[in-house]
Amino acid sequence: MFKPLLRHTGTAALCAALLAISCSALAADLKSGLKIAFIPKQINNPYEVIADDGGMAAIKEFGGVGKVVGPSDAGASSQVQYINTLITQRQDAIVIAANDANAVVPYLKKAMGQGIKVVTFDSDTAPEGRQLFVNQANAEGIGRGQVQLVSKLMGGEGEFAVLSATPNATNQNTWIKWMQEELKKPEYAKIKLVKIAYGNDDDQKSFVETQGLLQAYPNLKAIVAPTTVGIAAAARYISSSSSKGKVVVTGLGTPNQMRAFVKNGTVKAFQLWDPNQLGYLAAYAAAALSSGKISGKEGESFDAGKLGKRTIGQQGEIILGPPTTFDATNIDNFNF
Ligand code: RAM
Repeated sequence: MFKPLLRHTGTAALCAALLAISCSALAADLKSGLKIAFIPKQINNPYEVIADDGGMAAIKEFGGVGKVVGPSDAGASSQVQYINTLITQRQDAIVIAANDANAVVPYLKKAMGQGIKVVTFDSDTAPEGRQLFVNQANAEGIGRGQVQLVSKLMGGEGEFAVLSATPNATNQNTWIKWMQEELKKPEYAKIKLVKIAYGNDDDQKSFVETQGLLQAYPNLKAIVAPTTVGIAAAARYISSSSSKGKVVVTGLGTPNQMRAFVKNGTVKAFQLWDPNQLGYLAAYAAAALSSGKISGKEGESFDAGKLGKRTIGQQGEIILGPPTTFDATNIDNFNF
């Protein structure tokens, strides 16, 4: 019955397109009109903007109502007022990149107490603060991978510093812990982590911290910034200083922010995942929870649109996939 109807409309192409759009929502069998709000670490961080855009694209795909609200700084409690407002607005789900593992927990618990589903993504809370955590990649793999990369770039010896985000950022702190674990291996005996500095995911502060590191540690051979804000600021500082070509800059960055520094030789290699896919996956996870398709238990699976079927791991964690290493040979293949 359906096919002839399509032929008669004379707008078969349009219908096919509409069908394709609603297909993933139908396949996932999600409730329609779900109200899902994203709270990034900070509203103006380019990485978070890409992630939020991915979330909004997914929500559009399954016919929900999405929005992004959040603070302009990554302070520990800066997200609390936004959570409270979303509770009042009776959202179906809150998807949050937490600025602190504990500060937001009482408020997220209040939300869950009122039937609002809570999904963390990018940066987790303590497990009691959420039902699911959508992680960009395995945290141990990210941390160990950063040390493996910087060691290679430093030729296996010398002093390096970490330029992190805020001192309370769950994601960076977990990665740094794994970096320190990796450094215990005998092959890194000649490498020394001399300082962990914090740029607070603020461009200017990260820039100034970079300058401070170079002054305080004249023998510094590398800076590892496991934050897209930090690595871009460090590269900008070093690219116009006498340290260019002497001090390695690496870490986690977006290809679009780092392209110029790879082209001008300041940065040889760095890593990241696709933030857009991270937000997209988090939105599908929130919708599956809100539609009663999953409850958050280990082993449950759900349909994540173009990312296919995804399964919940231990402690409610869902992993997007391994990071990519970008360098001069491949950076132009990426546009985010
Ligand atoms: C910054 C933020 C974010 C982190 C990336 C790598 O944009 O700190 O949380 O995942 O860097």
